[in-house]
Amino acid sequence: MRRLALPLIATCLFAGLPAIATAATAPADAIKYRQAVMDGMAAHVNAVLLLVTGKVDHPDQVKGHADALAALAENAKTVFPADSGGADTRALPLIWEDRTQFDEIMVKLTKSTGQLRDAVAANDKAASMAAFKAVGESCKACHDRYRKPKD
Ligand code: ASC
Repeated sequence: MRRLALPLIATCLFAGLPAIATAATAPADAIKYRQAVMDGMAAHVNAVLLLVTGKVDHPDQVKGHADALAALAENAKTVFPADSGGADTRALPLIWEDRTQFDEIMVKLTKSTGQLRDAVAANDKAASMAAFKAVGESCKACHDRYRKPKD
């Protein structure tokens, strides 16, 4: 009985943790998480670029990156909560002042990454290239307007 009880209590405690953590995300952690999501997207974009330009010969690996990009783009929509600006981030206040226009670019990002995922799955090279170009354009549109340039 005793042997079972402890692991059971531990499991229940840990199972409850994510809910507790989500309820009170510290702004600093929201920024860290956003940076993790964005770094993930950049890594997958760079990987796709190496693959579709033929610099790296693993054509079967494009799909994994395209799937990940589409999933991360959905997450990206959620990682700009209202209190996650400030001095410790390059995310500019204009994001929250101009949320409608910002969200329009986010929709372009999710649309283009979804098209890339589907075109790669269908093995449609032309559509994949067109979608990949659109992905890059949405990244750039957002960064040009809403990300502080590097010092
Ligand atoms: C990346 C990356 C960006 C975008 C952008 C696309 O890989 O880090 O910020 O793509 O360069 O225009």
